[in-house]
Amino acid sequence: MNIKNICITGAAGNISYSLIFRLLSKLPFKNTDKINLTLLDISQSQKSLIGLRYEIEDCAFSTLNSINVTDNVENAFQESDYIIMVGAKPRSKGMERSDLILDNANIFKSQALIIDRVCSPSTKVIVVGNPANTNALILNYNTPSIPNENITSLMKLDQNRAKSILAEKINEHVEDIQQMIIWGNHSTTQVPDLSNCLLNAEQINVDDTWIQNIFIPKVQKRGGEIIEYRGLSSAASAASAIYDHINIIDNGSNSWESLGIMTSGEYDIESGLMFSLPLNVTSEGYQVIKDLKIDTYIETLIKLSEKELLKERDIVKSYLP
Ligand code: NAX
Repeated sequence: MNIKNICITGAAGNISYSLIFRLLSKLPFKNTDKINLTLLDISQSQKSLIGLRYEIEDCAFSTLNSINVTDNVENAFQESDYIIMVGAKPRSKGMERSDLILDNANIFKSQALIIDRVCSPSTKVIVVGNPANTNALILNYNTPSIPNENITSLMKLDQNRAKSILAEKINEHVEDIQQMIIWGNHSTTQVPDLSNCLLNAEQINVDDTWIQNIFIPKVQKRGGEIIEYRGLSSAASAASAIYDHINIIDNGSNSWESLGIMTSGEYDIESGLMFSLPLNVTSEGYQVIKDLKIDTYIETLIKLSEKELLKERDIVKSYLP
């Protein structure tokens, strides 16, 4: 029997409440019969985690081998095959974005040092907690024993949103749309780019006015729109995107994917940023899709997202050895 060890941080939060049940209903990991699930959250959330554990047990999932709830980071991370880092401090009223970035930098640096100490180099880490790309950058710099390729940040929610908005516009099915790209940061500067999109292998043509005035801003601001209507940030759709992200890196994908990865000069983007790029992903790893033609409008937007990430990197520079 094949069993994987999966740790989820921020397990008492909203996204995890959807994610855990989705994962256990149908495991996205290849050749895996069951998982040992470790749920990590801060001390104040332990009571709620026990309630969550009872609910999970009450589902009698055949995919669950064992479950452990804890606030001990070291025990949680040890022997993990995957660590899904959802746990992060939310922005409180009146808080500056730079303070939010620094609070989370503290969390991610301390957890990175533990990952580096107790995890094997094959551990895969997916960063969800915001600012996801900069948290992933801190993690990457502080885990020299884990290969860069094993640390990715979640951009799949943005890609799913972009596909879905395009599918509605052209009145087609999402699964028939291929090669949607998201460039940059998981923020309102992200760049959804449909210039290479195919519908059943044929180029899609939509007018530039719709792309520039409706499509791009709608995808960029979708997270805020959800908060406005629900009064809460995206949770089930984020969980679904995490599921897709795991599926892609564990099994590979037939389509182009966009994940936040460490840059090394591709498309003239500064090296050493966690940036969403178009990728071919197999179960062995990923490769950046090269030599795509980028029009000047998209290129200008990519530069803005790069600028934002450079600014975030500057704010956390004391956390990057
Ligand atoms: P919640 O506030 O419901 O849950 C966060 C959980 O993290 C809480 O239970 C909290 O106690 C825990 N936590 C805080 N510090 C911790 C630490 N040091 N160790 C372990 N756990 C810790 O937020 P939720 O709605 O679940 O969102 C989680 C994160 O995902 C947020 O940062 C959110 O902004 C981010 N998102 C990222 C997305 C992406 O595409 N990358 C999309 C969805 C979401 O906005």
